[in-house]
Amino acid sequence: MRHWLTLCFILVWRDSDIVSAQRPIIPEHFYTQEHLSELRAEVKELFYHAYNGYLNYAYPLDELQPLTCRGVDTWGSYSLTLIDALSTLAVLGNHTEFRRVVNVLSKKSFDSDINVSVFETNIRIVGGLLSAHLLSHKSGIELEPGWPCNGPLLRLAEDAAKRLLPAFNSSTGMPYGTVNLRYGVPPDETPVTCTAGVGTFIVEFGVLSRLTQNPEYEAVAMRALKSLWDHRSSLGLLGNHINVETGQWVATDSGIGAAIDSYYEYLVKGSALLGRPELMEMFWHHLVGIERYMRKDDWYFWVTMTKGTVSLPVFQNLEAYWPGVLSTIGKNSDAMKSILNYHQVLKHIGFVPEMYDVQQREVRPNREGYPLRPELIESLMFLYQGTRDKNLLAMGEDVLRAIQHSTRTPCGYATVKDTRDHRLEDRMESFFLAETTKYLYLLFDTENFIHGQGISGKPHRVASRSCMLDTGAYIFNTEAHPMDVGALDCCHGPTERDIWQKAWFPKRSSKRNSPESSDDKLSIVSSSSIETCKKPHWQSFLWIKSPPTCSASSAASKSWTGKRRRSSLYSLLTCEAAPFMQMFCIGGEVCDI
Ligand code: DMJ
Repeated sequence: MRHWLTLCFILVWRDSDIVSAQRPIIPEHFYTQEHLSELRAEVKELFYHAYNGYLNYAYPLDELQPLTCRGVDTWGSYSLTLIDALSTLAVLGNHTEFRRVVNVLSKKSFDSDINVSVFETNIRIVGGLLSAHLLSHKSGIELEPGWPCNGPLLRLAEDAAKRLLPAFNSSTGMPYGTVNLRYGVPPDETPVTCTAGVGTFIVEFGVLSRLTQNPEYEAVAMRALKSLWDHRSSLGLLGNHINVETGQWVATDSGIGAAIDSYYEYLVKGSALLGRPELMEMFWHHLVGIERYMRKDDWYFWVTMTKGTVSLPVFQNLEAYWPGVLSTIGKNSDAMKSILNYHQVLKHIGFVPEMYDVQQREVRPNREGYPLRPELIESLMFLYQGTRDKNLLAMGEDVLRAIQHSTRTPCGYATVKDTRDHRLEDRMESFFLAETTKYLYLLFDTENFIHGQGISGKPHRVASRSCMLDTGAYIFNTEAHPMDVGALDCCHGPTERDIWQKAWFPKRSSKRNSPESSDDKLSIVSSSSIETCKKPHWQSFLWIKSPPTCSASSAASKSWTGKRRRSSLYSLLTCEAAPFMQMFCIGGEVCDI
């Protein structure tokens, strides 16, 4: 059943003094519109240099080899970079090329005898296709009747996802790591999967279920998540590899980075996208353990999952997504502190290496590379949206300068093999075009449609359902493919009639307003307080003409279910979350009822 978030009553609360004291100061007159426009042009040029290099030298293989100007199949022999780059074309506004690629892809099938990573195929292929499907109305493509509940890219995404389903047939419901796209789990496949490989499906599988109205995908993803949750330690921590048949942990170090990372990300994102408060409550529970045991001077170390003692005092490049997650849930001050730490590593080494020894202040041997990863830029983008602090733009420009200076080759951009001497390696992972370039562009493009503030949208109707597209309520999957949250309402959830009856009229409101009522206030009754939000203009259906302005006084002590909780542990929203969460008001997840 649809969940309605209590999002209307949040005010913006900026960072704390502590953070201001640590931060280098960028003068106000820096990063003018003109400067930002130059940076956007530079990022576009960078994207097309790599994209054209891929098309010219590598397509239809998976990846470009940017030193030898050749192509290679890596994750699955399914033209991976083409699919992964597609949603970036939409973000950059290149509708012509977007249409051309969609046309090429609509003839594709995933029926091949190849073994693929279940995790990577899901986040890059299924996620990339779903996102492009949901963005396709922006490109002028002719839409099938019933879109977004129909369409060639949706069918293709489902074709890929269906082939991943056999992986979930384990005794715990947690998936195997590898599947053959034609024959299912290979007979000799190991039952050991990493935590992220178990817990990173709910965004893609949830979207797929809601659009196709086939609940199976969301159900298997939820089962895997719950199973993982049942295996947490008494400290609320998870290990990093588990046997999916026995449920035994095989690797018990617990951290926020490699092999675990996107599990945490998907608890937050899955909860907001699908209206599943239980996922957010799981996240809060984990966060207590993370804060208590892993956080040291705003770094996050690896600890043993049962005792919480530090086992590895390092920072990994993959962990740099964390400030983005913190910002999304309203913890901008904490996010700023850790991003400043991470930025120091960039300044020190020139890149953020795969692993940095925080105590020794040096690159960790054997983990010295930089494969053009997006995580730091991702966090800068989210945090800039939440704070508008220009220092974040400056940090983003530092990343751009490093990439331009050391990784550009005649036909693309190359992985840094060793961040100490900037030697290169012949690889350009597809996430460079899916994520790194997209987040850089979005950081500098403050007016991009992706950043819509929830004050306008495009009404759409499918049969008896009305929905609102393009409001700015986008959830990015872990490969940076944006999913338009409002689009899910086109195919799933209450019909227009249901909403007339329920949505705008709180259960315990004393007065039953009629739709024609001239009263422009909507009372929202929670267990112990009354909040008021601007009532949307009915003609536009869920279209809130001005962002809701409500009291924040009791917001921090409520859960998404609107029930008051015993302790702040369960507070799901805080004032700082406004810029991100407010967008959901227009995305349809407005106001607890
Ligand atoms: C991407 O494939 C995804 O962001 C994933 O969650 C982690 N690794 C890469 C980027 O570094």
